[in-house]
Parts: sequence; structure tokens; C-alpha cells
Amino acid sequence: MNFVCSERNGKVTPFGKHGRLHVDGRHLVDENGEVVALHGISTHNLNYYPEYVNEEAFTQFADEYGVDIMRLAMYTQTADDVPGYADTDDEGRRKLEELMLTGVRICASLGIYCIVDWHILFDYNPKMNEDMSAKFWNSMALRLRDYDNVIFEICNEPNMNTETGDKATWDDIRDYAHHIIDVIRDIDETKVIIVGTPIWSQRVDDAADNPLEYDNIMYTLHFYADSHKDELRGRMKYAIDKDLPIFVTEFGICDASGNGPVNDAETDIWLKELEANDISYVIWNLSNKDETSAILKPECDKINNFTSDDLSPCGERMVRIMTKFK
Ligand code: IDC
Repeated sequence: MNFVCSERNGKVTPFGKHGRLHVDGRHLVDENGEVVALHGISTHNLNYYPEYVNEEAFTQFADEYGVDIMRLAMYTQTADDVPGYADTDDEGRRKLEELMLTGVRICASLGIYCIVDWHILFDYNPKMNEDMSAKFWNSMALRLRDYDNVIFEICNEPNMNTETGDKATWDDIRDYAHHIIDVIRDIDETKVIIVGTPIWSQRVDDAADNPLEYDNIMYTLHFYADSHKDELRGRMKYAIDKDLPIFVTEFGICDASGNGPVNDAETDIWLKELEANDISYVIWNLSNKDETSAILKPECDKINNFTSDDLSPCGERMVRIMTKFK
């Protein structure tokens, strides 16, 4: 069974056009064997901003902006004083799973794709919450078996403990990925699974040197245009030359804090390279937080039916980027 809508209001949806996706060589490929690149928006922390997961908002993103993928970012540990999946209680976890499912169902009804994101950040090594992760992915794999529009992202950004300098290595991530991919594939063999890379998902070169042995796997690259430039693009090129399938599940047009100045020139260079290489990308973030990367102005308290007046400079840029693909 498949619960994803192929036609809406007399129009073929992105899912209707592409169907279930798989990975071939370094590309994401559709049911007709055509290479696909998806473009969309990431939520901020779902635990923090659950209200933006609503049908009207996602419908506007799909219909007006031409977004064909939404990323549902669920933090795994406390951030901004809001508990994550791993450090809340059972009731908190139940609610987060329901919210995730609501987001997936909305995307399915719109016929767009969506990423379920296990958003590690302060838990810098994915092994820190590995048991909880296995529990979450077992549940998601079971509950989302009939949703062919879903992609699983199993560890947002492995990184480092800035106090001790202890880093999550590619070997740690590989080890974790083997465990979690097996948990998922025991239930569902079809989902594309995206694996984070070391140093805030910037070391795609490490993954390219020693990729996982499974099919249908992609690797995360994240960039923030005002912080990450030629050096990171060099690592991307290295990985592309080694045929590594890359997915940019998060990028910012500002600096790596999610704040700071907008860097249009570097954003242009990045997006041109991604497009030339058919790499999918998703912009950070859907919220009205008082920070550059939020697509809504801080004074916008609406949760849908946004007008151009509600959009921040990042939101305006997002609309220009997304509507190109409409
Ligand atoms: C940032 C948010 C900010 C929040 C912070 C901690 O923009 O509001 O206070 O996280 O939760 C990432 C992360 C992403 C970050 C983003 C900007 O994946 O969670 O969001 N960023 O710092 N990697 C590089 C940058």
C-alpha cells in the first residue's frame, strides 16, 4: 500500500511525477530512472516550534513556492531549554512521534517528499543516544512503511565536545549507522537513508574514503554560506569525484550560528555548484526566531497564510530560490 497523493486539484504532484526514489551511483533517481534533485525547507526544532506543522502552511510552500520536500527536524537532546526526544519522558516521546507523523501525513496528502530527521547536535556523537535512536527508528520504520515519500536522516550533525575536544569520528558514525540501518531495513527495505558526516556534516571526504556497504544510502553535507566556502566546496568535489551520493539536508545563507550577515555571493556559488551536480538541498529554518536564518520576521506571529511582508530577508531569498523549480 502507498498513502502518498499523486494528483491534487487536477495536477500531478511531485510524488506523482517521480514516485518512490532510490539511489543510483551518486544520484537520487526516480521510478522512471530519471535523476532527481529536490528543494525544500527545514523546520526549526519541532519540539520548540510544533505549531508550524500545519496543513495550510505546507500547502502554501508546495503550491506557491514550489517546495517538493519538507524536512522535519526533531532535536534529540535539550536545546533552547526545550527537551529533546531522548531526554524527555515517555509522554513527550509519544507526542513527538505523533507530531512527526502529522508532518509526514500532510506531506503525503500534498504529494511532496519529506525527511524525518534525528537531529543530534549537543549530543555530538550519535552513539550517545544510540539505544533511544534504535527505539525511535524501529517505531518510525513500522509506522511509515506505507509512506513512499519519506526519507530517513539518522544523525543530523555528528560533531565534537567543544570543551574536551572529543570528536565523533567516521568510524563511530559507521558503527552507529550499521546498527540503525539494520533496525530500519529489518522492517522496510525501501527507504532512502541519509547518514551524517563528521564535524557538523562537513567531512563528506571521510565518507567517500570509506562508504557504507548498503544500497540506497546518501551522505549529509551542510554549509552556511558566510562561514563555509572554498575549502568545504573542495571536500564536496572530492566526494563527488569518488561518486558519493550527497544530500544537503540543511544550508544557511548566513553564518554557522544561524545568525550573522546574509552572504548572497557565496550562496550563489554554492547553489550553482549543487545544481550543476544535481544535489538536493533544503534551507534552514521555518520559524520567526530573531535570527538571520529564520524565514519569517520575528514580529510575524502567523503560522500559515504568509504574505511577502511576513518574510525575513532569508525568507525572501528562499522564495526566489524555490520558485525557480516550480
Ligand atoms: C540553531 C538554531 C538556533 C538554535 C540552535 C541550538 O538556528 O535557533 O538556538 O540551533 O538549537 C546547525 C544545526 C542547527 C542549528 C544551525 C544554526 O543543525 O540545529 O540551528 N546549524 O546554528 N548546523 C550548522 C548550523
